[in-house]
Amino acid sequence: MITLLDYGAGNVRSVINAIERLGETIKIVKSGEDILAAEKLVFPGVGAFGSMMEILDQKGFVLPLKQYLLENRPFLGICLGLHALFDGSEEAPEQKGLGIIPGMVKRFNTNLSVPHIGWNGISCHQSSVLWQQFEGTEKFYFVHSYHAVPETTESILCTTDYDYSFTSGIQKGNIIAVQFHPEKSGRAGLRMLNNFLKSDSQSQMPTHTIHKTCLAKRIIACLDVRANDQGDLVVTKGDQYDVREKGSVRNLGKPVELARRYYESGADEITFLNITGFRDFPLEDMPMLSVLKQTSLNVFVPLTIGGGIRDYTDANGKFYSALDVASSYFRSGADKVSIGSDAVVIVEDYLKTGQKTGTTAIETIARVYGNQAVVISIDPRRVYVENPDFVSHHVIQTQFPGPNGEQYCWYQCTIKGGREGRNVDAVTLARICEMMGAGEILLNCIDKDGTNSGFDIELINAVKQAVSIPVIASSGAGCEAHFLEVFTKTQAESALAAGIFHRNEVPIENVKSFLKTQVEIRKDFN
Ligand code: 1PR
Repeated sequence: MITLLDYGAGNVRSVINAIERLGETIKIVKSGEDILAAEKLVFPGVGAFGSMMEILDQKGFVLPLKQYLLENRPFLGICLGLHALFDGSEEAPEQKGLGIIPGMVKRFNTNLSVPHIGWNGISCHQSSVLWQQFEGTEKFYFVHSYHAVPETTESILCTTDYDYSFTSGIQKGNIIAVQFHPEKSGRAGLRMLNNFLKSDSQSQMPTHTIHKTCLAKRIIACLDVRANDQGDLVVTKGDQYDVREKGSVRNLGKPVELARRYYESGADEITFLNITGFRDFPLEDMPMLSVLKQTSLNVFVPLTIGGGIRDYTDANGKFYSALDVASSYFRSGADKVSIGSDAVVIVEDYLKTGQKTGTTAIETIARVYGNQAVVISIDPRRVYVENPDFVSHHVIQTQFPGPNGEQYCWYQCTIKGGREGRNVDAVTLARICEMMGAGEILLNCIDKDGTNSGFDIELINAVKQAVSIPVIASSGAGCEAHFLEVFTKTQAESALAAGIFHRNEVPIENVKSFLKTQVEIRKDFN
């Protein structure tokens, strides 16, 4: 029996699913006594350091947890579960950590995108039960803006490079904690968890030692989901956002089955977009929650969900905040939520007043679940202009002139799945959303969507240069070479595609084998 410390923030469902998949039963901590009675304790910290320590304190878990750790009993901390072991964190300087490992948690000090999101490797410094049957070349899924800085090196289990080398795992006696998410790291992650859970695991070093690790570019499969005219929830796909063919909604398969297929073929992440979320309230649209729950039983890579994340008042006058909606998604297995239409409205309001309110969906969700959990999905469309001085938007000079030979364009944000254009450009939107606390940009392009003509490199460069958070390039992938193009001509951290995967025109395996000698990617997904 494994005891799981769930303090109520974020997605612990995937940790539960992963442990259960490995044949163990789980007891969730309800009281301090449960901690002290544990045989093996797993602490998957999610969210923000300040709120985590506050909740642990309120629930009376701090003292029993310290006692458990000081008695050197089997412990596996994940992500914030590692940070908690230190004296404190720059993320919430007023909150004390558990003080088991001397040192502090600090924000990444780099010009690279922060959060550090994606699959990166580890250099091992100590032998451990975790490394049984490991080559040492495996990659694991990271998502964090802060990393531990131990005062001395003896507890460092492994390090990872992201601009510089940082501590990605610690081990002190039976206390082990890792910065990455084994429960989201595919088969390698499950193997690592299993090594911790089994009682007969042998401490060893992996076969190879990597001296410098490298963050992989991510390949993301996107599933646009909606009910068709018969009321079945289907994966659909539009051409420039028009999902109907001869009047009917295109049906490209079942969401849970397709997600599983993509996981097995090496997708580094899976995104579900509830494309009618702007008109249907997601908490009434329970099938989406159940799609997530079922998917997370079998898919051990990160899941993002978008569509309808905003404040909502139902027919009975009951108010649900965007945070309530997001919380339901996180509890159902999502790791990140993506905000589309509401982000445009938030930015329009901000541009009117120049003031942050602290109450927007972006700010409230980021405060509780961390910036890395908030993705902004932008649905822009090109607007050509003759002269950049004619508009007040971020204008670029384009190599693809407009219908009347225009040399300039800007990218107009839309809401409601492209149905309504607004007076905000994509570059400004991305910049303001980052300032409000968003952790990643999902950059679609209506002109390119479903065209198989390649990503909009000019758009991606314009947005990427304006923000320091990761950008997911989306829309237009038609062949393997388009992925190489986007990774070599832009700084995008990941590339997303839909149509070519759904129609099996270019399977994910082909994209990966095409890229593997030219771009750093995650290869060992089987
Ligand atoms: O506005 O917060 O409710 O969120 C709604 C979400 O649904 C947004 O993220 C929006 O992008 C998405 N959405 C709304 N309508 C559509 C539609 O297609 N009619 N889909 C839609 C957006 C775009 C991509 C697509 C890529 C890759 N889909 O994510 O998967 O363009 O496609 P490709 O590889 O086939 O070219 P809210």
